[in-house]
Amino acid sequence: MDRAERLTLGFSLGLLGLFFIAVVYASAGRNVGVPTCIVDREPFERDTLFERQPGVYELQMIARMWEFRPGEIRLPPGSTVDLYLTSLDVIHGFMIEDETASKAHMRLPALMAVAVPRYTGQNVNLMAVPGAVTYARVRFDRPGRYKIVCHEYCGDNHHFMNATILVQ
Ligand SMILES: [Cu+2]
Repeated sequence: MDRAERLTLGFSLGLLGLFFIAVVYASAGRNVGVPTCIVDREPFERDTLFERQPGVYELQMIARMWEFRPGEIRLPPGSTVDLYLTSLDVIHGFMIEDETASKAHMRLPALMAVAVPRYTGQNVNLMAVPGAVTYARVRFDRPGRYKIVCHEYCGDNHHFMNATILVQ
């Protein structure tokens, strides 16, 4: 090993040691905590939907590989939903797709179908981030079957990750 290699190796190991000391100092000396998982705490302890006042619902939803909890939500038409979303593991996507509208567009000739936006009805597009909560208020006036899909690649079974909102 020549001098340049020894210097490089020594510098790299020194830097590693410095970073290690910095991490230990930050966690112990400065009391900097690593964020815990929000799903261990209220209200995400249980994935819940409850009626806060007549017609206004609160939904705590958890995204995880590869499902949304709760997987099926039933609401009466005219419901307003305050949606709080977090993730148990990695970053997931969350989009509400109106299946009724999608099917109507499929009946159009192919060229016209391209010109019509596929996701209509509910303009909800969120990210489920571990350690954070995202929020959206959604109103479901029209009865129908709304599909929630994950649009952020999150692993092997990402394409099976969905849930349903039934408004009836
Ligand atoms: Cu996904």
